[in-house]
Amino acid sequence: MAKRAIVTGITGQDGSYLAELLLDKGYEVTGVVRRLSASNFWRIEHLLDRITLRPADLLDQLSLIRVVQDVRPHEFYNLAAMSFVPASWDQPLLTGDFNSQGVTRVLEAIRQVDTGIRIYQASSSEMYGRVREVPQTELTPFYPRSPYGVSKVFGHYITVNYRESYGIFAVSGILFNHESPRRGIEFVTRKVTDGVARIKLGLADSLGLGNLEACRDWGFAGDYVRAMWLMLQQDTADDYVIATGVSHSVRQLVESAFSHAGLDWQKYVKTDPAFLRPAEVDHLIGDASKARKVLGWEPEVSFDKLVAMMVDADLERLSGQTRRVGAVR
Ligand code: NAP
Ligand code: F7E
Repeated sequence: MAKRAIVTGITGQDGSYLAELLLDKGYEVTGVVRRLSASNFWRIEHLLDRITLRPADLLDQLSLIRVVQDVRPHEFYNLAAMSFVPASWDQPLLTGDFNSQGVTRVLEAIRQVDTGIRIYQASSSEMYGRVREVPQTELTPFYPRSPYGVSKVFGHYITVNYRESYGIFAVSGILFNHESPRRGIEFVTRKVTDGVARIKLGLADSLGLGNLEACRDWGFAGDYVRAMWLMLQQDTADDYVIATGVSHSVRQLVESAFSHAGLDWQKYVKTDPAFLRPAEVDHLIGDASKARKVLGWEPEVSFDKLVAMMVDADLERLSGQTRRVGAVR
């Protein structure tokens, strides 16, 4: 009998890669989508005839209970969230409702319907914020620096708490930044690769960015969803850091992306204070030794390959577009 999985956030970057992976493994995949006035299925268009979509919302407890009751999944991947850090200062309450209480609602739905369902919670390296230790491990204390980071700390600990209180197989993956051609265009990697492609094709003549000195441990999303699945296949539920162990600055990202397209970044990049944050996370670098040892997980795509893949994808997407359009803000 095929295993059944529910994926919240299936329309997002990670949801689309995870759905592909689960389908390849023979799962029946149900994706949770919230009602919008226009569809946003561009990342899962190619999967629509192989997955089932069900309406539910992290803000609506009954909708979550209903979908869990109807599908009776073996595994539940909670990827849905308000995931853009700057927006969390604009909407701190809504961010908490999605990313903190939303997790509680998902866990409650599982507790009420069937405590045998295994659940993955999408935790984040943003929980480390002003880092207490370098590199960061599962034991590094948290010090979040944004309402987003704070909301994810709650989501992390409520997951641990439901595991310890009710014996639910609930795991939390502390994932460092992971990117792909499907990354939302407002995140810095995609903003840069989209900007490079526009400049190369004559569609834009500059790119405005914020803090070029911030450093991140960037990996490929396709590698990271494999780790999510592995976490739910273990004998015991536990939490894992998923990272490459290599960190680069935004400046290095910019250099790599522009030089891949044969451009000198210094001619085009302008710093713009509008993109600075009220509190910054300066430097993240993860130690995924536990995941390597216990899960046998290894990242396969290097930073340079990732940047090249994203620049090439944006060049391909935009080539043929002749109208001059503004850079992404
Ligand atoms: P993403 O592309 O922004 O996707 C977020 C998804 O959540 C979208 O499908 C979105 O649906 C859905 N969603 C938002 N609010 C919802 C609600 N109230 N009810 C139902 N669905 C809702 O994010 P991602 O990069 O794939 O990340 C997936 C998860 O991993 C998120 O929880 C994120 O915080 C976490 N994370 C990401 C990274 C990273 O580097 N990518 C690292 C660590 C942790 P719509 O399409 O309708 O907006
Ligand atoms: O910023 C700097 C910015 O928005 C990375 C989310 O998936 O990963 C992501 O959060 C860095 C920051 O990602 C611009 O100040 C400079 O230091 O791509 P980002 P993020 O904030 O690290 C974590 C792990 C998550 O969990 C989140 O959901 O880049 N930066 N100039 C800029 N960032 C943006 N967005 N735009 C700029 O112009």
